[in-house]
Amino acid sequence: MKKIALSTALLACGLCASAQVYLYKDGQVLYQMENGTPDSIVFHAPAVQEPQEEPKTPFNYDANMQYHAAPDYYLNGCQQAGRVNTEYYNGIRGNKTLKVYTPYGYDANKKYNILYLMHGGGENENTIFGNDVNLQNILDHMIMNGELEPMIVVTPTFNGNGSEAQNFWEELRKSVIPFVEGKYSTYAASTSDEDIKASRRHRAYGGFSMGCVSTWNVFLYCLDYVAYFMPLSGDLWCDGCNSGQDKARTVDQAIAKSGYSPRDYFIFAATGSDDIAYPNENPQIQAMKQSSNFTYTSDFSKGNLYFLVAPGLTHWWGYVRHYVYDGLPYLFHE
Ligand code: FER
Repeated sequence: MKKIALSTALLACGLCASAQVYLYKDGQVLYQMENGTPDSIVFHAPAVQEPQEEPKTPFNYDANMQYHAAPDYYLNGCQQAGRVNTEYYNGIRGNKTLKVYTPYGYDANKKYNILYLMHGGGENENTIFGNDVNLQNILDHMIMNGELEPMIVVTPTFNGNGSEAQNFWEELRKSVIPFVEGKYSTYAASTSDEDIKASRRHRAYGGFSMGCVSTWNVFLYCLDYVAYFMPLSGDLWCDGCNSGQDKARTVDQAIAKSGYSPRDYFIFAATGSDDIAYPNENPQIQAMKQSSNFTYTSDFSKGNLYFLVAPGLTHWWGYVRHYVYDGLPYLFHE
């Protein structure tokens, strides 16, 4: 009897009882041994280079996604509830508070995708996981039903201490990301600049209204840290930005400066057709569609820009949370 020890699961042994011994890999004969083999053979397969990350799971994108609301019961509490933690940090704009949603069964030994999601004007870090929005319930149900991989969602604030929507990007990169990802388990191996950059495809930033203004600015100044963006009901505010073309040109200039290619950044934008921000956001998106930096589709395996417009809906988190429901499953696959 021949004993064969294999050092990789990729190999399969052929009929070992006969005098001929075959090793197969991917259906091909990798190794064949003739008669006269000794009774005990130990094969050592060549060392296989471990990929840095597990292969991306294939995702079944709809290339022309339409708005659909979450089921009503997703707005209620879930039997597999994650946690919403309150965290205090001392960043470049002083002592502030943020909220961190960790999914049900959060395990510090696993790695999680992470979304930073910003509130609108007159709101704060408690809004999104507070009674008016209760986004944690939607996340819980999506995760429990297998529609969303367990992930972390952070709700910081641009309020206070010289912070504002347009300059929050600086606090995000210097204070918020290092603080949060030093404490919670994400794909960032450490909070060094290098490791945050290396994990950018597992990081998203989004926001509503003034939070959307912050999102476009994060796109301009943090492309090296963030690969996925979810601008919700708002446009880019920047010096000299009046028309949609002005805003698209500013976005193009930031991309050129970053050196990233169109396969390196993905924008899932959304609003309602009756949202007060629609007349601002739509011309910007239409101008961006004309740029060679973007390919318009909700199939992010083929393109990198989409604009979901919910018929008849207005400027309200009660609607906007459903755009998050629609868009989140499309992130983090590329
Ligand atoms: C917009 C971007 C931001 C917009 C409104 C806002 C009306 C926010 C306004 C506010 O919070 O006061 O495109 O369109």
